[in-house]
Amino acid sequence: MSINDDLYDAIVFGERDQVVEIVQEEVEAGTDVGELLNATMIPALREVGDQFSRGEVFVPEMLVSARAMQAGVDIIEPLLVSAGHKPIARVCIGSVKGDLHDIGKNLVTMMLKGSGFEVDDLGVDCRIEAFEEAVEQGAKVICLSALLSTTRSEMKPVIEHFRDQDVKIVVGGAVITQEFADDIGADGFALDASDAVRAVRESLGLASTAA
Ligand code: B1M
Repeated sequence: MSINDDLYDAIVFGERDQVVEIVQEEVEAGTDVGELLNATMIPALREVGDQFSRGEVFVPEMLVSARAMQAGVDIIEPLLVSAGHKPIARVCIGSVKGDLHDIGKNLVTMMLKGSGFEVDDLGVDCRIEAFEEAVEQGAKVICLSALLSTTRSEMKPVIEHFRDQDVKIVVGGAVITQEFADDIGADGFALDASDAVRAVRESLGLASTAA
């Protein structure tokens, strides 16, 4: 699918109302919203990150872009998430302690819901106690998200805390690699939101895709 340039620019410049308008138009036109997300929306936010790295924009600009992006994601969420079937399993997800990034985590949540999981979204800056409570309530997999080099070190304490319990831990986020996941003893690693479905299924001993 080609990039929607207007939507791309609206996210880069944090034009929330314009993002809402364009995404609504695309939905009404029957556009594949998964493609819209992957070809236009995620690359636009990545561009903002690159501009931040180059010192061309600062945290406030990143924040308005993130809010504009989330407004678009909120519109497409119901279309990506199917409902009305018995859940495969209950899982919980959270951005690790100290990490306030949540857009990637929200996309993973969306994909897992859309693939038949019941998802307990614990939000950002999650302490071990939050995961503990979710596990007590039946979560069979804990998904951890980290976007910062400084917060990925919060994953290992969670893994160690649950080492002797009947719960799997799958990790992901821009700073996480398969090698890092192996080093900290995670049960799985996912590169992106669709890959998270595969990783969570495999951690539970299920085939990587539904039959
Ligand atoms: Co932040 N930030 N940020 N930021 N931010 C990054 C991550 C950064 C790479 C920007 C840069 O320098 N180029 C950089 C981190 C560098 C590093 O540590 N290596 C950075 C920094 C430095 C910071 C601050 C420290 C800035 C400051 O204050 N000086 C600060 C930290 C705040 C904190 O968390 N304590 C900060 C703040 C913010 C905002 C609040 C302004 C805002 C977040 C708003 C929000 O999330 N509600 C923000 C944003 C928007 C970004 C960028 C631009 C975009 C992140 C994003 O949403 N990407 C980001 C640059 C970038 O990523 N290129 C950046 C889109 C999203 C769809 O991708 O989150 O990677 P991502 O998720 C993917 C995969 O990673 C994976 O699937 C998702 C979907 O495909 N995935 C999982 C994610 N979680 C998973 C969990 C799983 C599985 C897969 O579980 C199984």
